Amino acid sequence: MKGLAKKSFFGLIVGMAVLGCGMAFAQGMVVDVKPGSCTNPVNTRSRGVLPVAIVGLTESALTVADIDPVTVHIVGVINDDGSDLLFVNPVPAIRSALEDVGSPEDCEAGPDGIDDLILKFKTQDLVSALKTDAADLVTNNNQVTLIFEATLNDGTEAGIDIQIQGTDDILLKVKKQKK
Ligand SMILES: [Ca+2]
Ligand SMILES: [Ca+2]
Repeated sequence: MKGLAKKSFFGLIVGMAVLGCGMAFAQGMVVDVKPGSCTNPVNTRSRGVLPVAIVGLTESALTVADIDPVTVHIVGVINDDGSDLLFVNPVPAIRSALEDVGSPEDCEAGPDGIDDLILKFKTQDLVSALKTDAADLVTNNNQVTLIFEATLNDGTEAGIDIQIQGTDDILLKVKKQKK
């Protein structure tokens, strides 16, 4: 009960801090898939990686250095009809780095002098997660919202298990199938 109350209180503080900046977000994290692009097209045949930035903020209780990079996962997707699909196996990032690539104000603005947490996800890991028994979301020009979740690495908070979330949209581009 105590833990739950603390968690909600923390979420409220982070939420208020981020809302104060007038930005779109789910709960705490400003996520920018493909920094520099606003439409975020994803070629579903790509064997490469999908770059994702958790954008650093000045006016927030949460800094990107507080996020434990190995805990960042794509945990699910919001369909265009508004229904949620949570992945049975959340998709982990394969690499991470602190680097300034984006700005919370504008998806095309580029670096703003504040470090962002850059994560690389294998495109094929994400595509596999989007094709489940329940639904195949991998269709051309389908726009879906990815849900990202992370845990903080602040040692004093360990055990409370605060979950930090953020979302961003991607536009699926299915190339011609061979055969
Ligand atoms: Ca983007
Ligand atoms: Ca930045």
